[in-house]
Amino acid sequence: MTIQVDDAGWGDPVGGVFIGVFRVETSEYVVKEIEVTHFQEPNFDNKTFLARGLELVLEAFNCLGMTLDEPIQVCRGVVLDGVREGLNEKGYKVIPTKIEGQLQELVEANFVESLRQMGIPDIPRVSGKERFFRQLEWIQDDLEHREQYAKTGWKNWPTKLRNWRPKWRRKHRASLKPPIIIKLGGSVISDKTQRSTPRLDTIQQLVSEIVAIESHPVIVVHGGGSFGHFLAREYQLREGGRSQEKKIGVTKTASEMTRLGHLIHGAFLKAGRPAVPIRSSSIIVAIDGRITHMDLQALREFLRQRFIPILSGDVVADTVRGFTIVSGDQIAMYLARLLHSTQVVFATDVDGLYSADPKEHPDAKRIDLITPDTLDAIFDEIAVGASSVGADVTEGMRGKLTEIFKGLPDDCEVLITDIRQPGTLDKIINGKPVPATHLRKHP
Ligand code: IP8
Repeated sequence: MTIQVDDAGWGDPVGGVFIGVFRVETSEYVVKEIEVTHFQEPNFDNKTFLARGLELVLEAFNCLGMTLDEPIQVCRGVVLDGVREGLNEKGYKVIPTKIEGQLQELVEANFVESLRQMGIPDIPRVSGKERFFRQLEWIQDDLEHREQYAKTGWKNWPTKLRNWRPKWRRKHRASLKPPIIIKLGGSVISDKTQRSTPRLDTIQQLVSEIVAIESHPVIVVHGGGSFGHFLAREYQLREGGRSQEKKIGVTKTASEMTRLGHLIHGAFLKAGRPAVPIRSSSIIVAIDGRITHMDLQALREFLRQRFIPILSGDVVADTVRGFTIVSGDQIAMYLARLLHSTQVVFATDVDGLYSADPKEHPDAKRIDLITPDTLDAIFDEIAVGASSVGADVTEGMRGKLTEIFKGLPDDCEVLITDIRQPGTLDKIINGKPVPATHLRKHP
């Protein structure tokens, strides 16, 4: 039988290099990774990747039960120099070849998936300029923490790549204006005390305020309200699980969230503004309750064409728990970071957070500004009227504030307020003062 060996990732600035070993006749396949540290100094200069590559290929041969008489087609790439040489010395029949077809696709797909797992958004499957710059920009966006994942041993890394953003690329990036993200709280759009009870008039009112925004792209994320939280709590979906019963709970919740989403989408249709539902469970993967992957390719395209994408808190796949509930808050902040938004508006049924329930205590004071330094003191103080009523598996207002600060980018401001009053949203977007609680990283 014939064995093929191919690599992927040699020309990519992020991650190690993957080596795939494939038995053509049976499609048996083993993939290994030469770790990124072999492409950093001093290893890269010492070409330690050559010996490591050979070691990994021999491990793969072991898995496949290789014999010396099987011919081995090895890709001609530099990274496999050590593999070809080492195998020859050990008496294997090595044939340097250009590998195409199934193996090339497999190993390339595994490499790209590893980049996705790291959190690089919208990474194209095929290698080329776009894939290269997506990686570079991802590193540059948080150089301090992410440079450890780069092939920093490349000669041009310190001199050029680590800070390189060519002119055409700056233009390309600038072409999508950062969107305003509007999170519609579940307690505004539904009656949280009654199962699956929408507030249709309020939804329409909110939507008519949103569609009036012409100056910026807008993304809407809505909460689960009484469509999501009753079921999520009943089946304890946030904790995940594997049982059939729980999976039925997932199915019911997904179905109810679709129903709520349909009502909101319908309100946009009625208002005559192009809007498109984007199912969170189709684009998000979580690890142990936290979003680690969000595929934004379709959303970006729709945004460019001035559609309003509508997402929601949802039940999503989780690689540890099986599935979990991610809140609309987590989604909104994750989007804000990926899309460089400078404003996120949390629409609730009160114009901010108060020191006591303003409906019962007319003397309650609104908290105008919260920063990470004042957060703990605020936790002791807040009460938020109707927003805190009802069954909420994503932890109500305390969870909301924690979530916002976890994901808050440096130059982004979050407002918690009531946008039902005509013109409020317009004022916010134009930087005019409105009664609200502001959340910022810095005072
Ligand atoms: O209302 C939770 O989203 P949230 C979504 O934003 C579900 O916390 C399905 C309960």
